Amino acid sequence: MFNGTVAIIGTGFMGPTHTEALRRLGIHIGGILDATPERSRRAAETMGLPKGYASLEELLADPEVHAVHIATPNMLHYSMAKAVLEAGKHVLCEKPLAMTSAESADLVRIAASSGCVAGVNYNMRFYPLNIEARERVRRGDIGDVYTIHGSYIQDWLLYETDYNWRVLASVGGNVRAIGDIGTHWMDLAQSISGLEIEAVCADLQTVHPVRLRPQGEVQTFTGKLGAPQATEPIAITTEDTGSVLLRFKGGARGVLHVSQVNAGRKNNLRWEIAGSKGALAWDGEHPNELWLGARERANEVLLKDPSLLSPTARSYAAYPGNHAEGYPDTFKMIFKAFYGYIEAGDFSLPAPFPTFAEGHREMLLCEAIFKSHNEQRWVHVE
Ligand code: NAI
Ligand code: SOE
Repeated sequence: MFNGTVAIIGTGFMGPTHTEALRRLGIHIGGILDATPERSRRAAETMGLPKGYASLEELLADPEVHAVHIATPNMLHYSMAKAVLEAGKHVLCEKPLAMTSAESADLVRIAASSGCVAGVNYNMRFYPLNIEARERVRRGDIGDVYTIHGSYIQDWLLYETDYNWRVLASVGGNVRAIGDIGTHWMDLAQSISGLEIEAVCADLQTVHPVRLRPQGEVQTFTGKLGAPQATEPIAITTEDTGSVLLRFKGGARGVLHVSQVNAGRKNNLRWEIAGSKGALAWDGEHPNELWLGARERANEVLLKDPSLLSPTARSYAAYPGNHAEGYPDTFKMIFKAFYGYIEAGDFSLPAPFPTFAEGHREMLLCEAIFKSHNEQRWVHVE
């Protein structure tokens, strides 16, 4: 595995998640940066890391650091990823890659000329059965793809009193449920099927045009846990739910539904792909089961078992038959792909992880969906 040193930016939900996954791979983490020197120092202490950096400049000037993980709110991704690449370090950026496609296009250009490796953390791809589905679709098991449908739904922003930086367009982006969770679904749909979305027709809904913002910071998913705080009303333009009709290149059709106000659904990503010979379906709440749909025999359920998987999926399954692998394992596996590629050293080979070019495509999709909703019509993805 990778012998270099990694630094992490962000100490909220994702910073510690990345740290844990890197440690499980035996990758050395040199230090961590948060919004203030004091927070960086405290995070380094709590997480047992060698350094809490005082600033991004200090982190980038550290000659020990070869790669940087960006786990900060979306509005910071562009400037941070650009600075990391310009400092000659590899970068693994959280999704969505940027706030606009102009920013993400710029990052694609900078990455291409940097000589460094640049990935976006669409980790859902790395559930072993999502990789298995990809292998089965690509080898023709379900025939020609006719339709892809599914959803990504959550309930953590159900009440007007639920608040997080994601609800602000200026921090998270113009589309929220689509950008935050819909892009995971679209990345999966496209990577499993091998088909690009070429046109969209969207209907977005802001259930709470005003939310009550606590007068203090709220970290991701912690709103339900904290004590009640004083609040102030704040106008919201980003969507809580959205439905999007999809046209894929080659003729397949699809539908995506997203919601962050669907009571009882905590973090539920589902997809189904139907073709001329069969169908496949997966439910993120049961990630170790892949449904195999057939017309002329009984349907089957494949339980994750490395001995029953294709070689590629097997290489991303670390535990034996139905010893469950879950969300934290996807981080370990995407980092394994990312650092394995860096270690192998031939960057002209196709990358086995989501690249900045794919992150850019997700930004184009977000913008096409936003435009489609605003203009109430089908929009071609550029
Ligand atoms: P969070 O709000 O829990 O954490 C963000 C962290 O960034 C905080 O520690 C904050 O202090 C820090 N930060 C803010 N400004 C900073 C600055 N100028 N310099 C350094 N640090 C700064 O947010 P969360 O949930 O961890 O999300 C971070 C990113 O990860 C987002 O882009 C989000 O979309 C993505 N994400 C991806 C997930 C996945 O499954 N791939 C899951 C959750 C989030
Ligand atoms: C919040 O909606 C969130 O943490 C997203 O930001 C992640 O990308 C998703 O994996 C889980 O939910």
